[in-house]
Amino acid sequence: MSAKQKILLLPGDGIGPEIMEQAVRIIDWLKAERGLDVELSEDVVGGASLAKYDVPIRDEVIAKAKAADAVLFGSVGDPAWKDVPFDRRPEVAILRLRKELNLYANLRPAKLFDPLLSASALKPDVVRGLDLMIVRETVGGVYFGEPRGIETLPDGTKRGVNTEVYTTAEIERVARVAFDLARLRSGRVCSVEKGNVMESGLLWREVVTDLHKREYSDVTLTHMLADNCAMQLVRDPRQFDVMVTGNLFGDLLSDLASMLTGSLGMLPSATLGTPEGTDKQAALYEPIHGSAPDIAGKGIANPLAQILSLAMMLRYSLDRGADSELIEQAVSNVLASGLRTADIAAAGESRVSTAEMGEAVLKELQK
Ligand code: GGG
Repeated sequence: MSAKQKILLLPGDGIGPEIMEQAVRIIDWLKAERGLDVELSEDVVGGASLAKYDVPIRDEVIAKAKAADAVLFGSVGDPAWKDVPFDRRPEVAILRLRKELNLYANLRPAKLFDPLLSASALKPDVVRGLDLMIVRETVGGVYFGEPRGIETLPDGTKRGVNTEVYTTAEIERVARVAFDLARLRSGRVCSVEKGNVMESGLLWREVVTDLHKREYSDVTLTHMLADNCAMQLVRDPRQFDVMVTGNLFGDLLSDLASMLTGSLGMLPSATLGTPEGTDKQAALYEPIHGSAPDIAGKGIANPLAQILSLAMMLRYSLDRGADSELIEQAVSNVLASGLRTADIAAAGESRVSTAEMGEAVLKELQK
């Protein structure tokens, strides 16, 4: 008998626990009705961990994440910890998880569900059918480069420093993920950097171009500067299919893309990699949004990005593509039936709670 697959749940802060609860209801249903054979465990990260253990994430949790087949993550961030040194911020939890599990490729699909056409920030004719995939590098770049820190100069003024660093190997491995994905999609990759003003951007373009020539000449490769890309995403987003970019630009451009699909509350993600010294694939799944402390505890957050992250987990880590499609179809049907949480509701349209949206997806699955 094969061993149960291990899933580590890390709900985190703010709306994280509320939306995670809805994803867990679906996991329970898949276990009861579809033969999903997984063992769940749960732990605290972010502000919740700082409050209990005085650190954003414990070594023990990192070890559990490494041992798991997949991690389902909620969100981190808590205003109670905003005036503390960087290494005590809740967000360190997700950065450390990505780094220690070497999760270097963050897949952020931005897909517009047809029923949300009128919720998009763009006009229907520009955005109908939008389905793009941003591949964001997540263990390098300006989020991790050295030197970094805040120093006090002899005259008493302070200086904050971050450094954008990318090596050939770091660029090549994430570009490879983008090219491989493109082969399964439209065959097009747009690589995004800012090589007109940044050395790391120049190297990025050179490495992606070389890899393309050597191994992926069947894929159509274009290059775009990040500022132009932000503008083009708003002007004509359907010109893109797979996009590959660094840590910071990927973070910004995917938030921008989320508004083309109706809401930040709609976008899931998968972050994949291989921990150093192993050949095992590690994976973490999370909504692209943060902990939304302004609405935490009100029961109004949109759980769909978390539920769609579960769908990605089923596809990429658990080899359950059919269950993944069932969930995506259930979400689509629920949206088609007119149910809206506050973030995707038009003015005057009635709104359902987090739990009601979760319940509706579950009912749809049960049909
Ligand atoms: N679910 C994503 C999340 O919790 N985001 C909080 C955050 O600040 N993340 C930093 C990042 O994505 O780079």
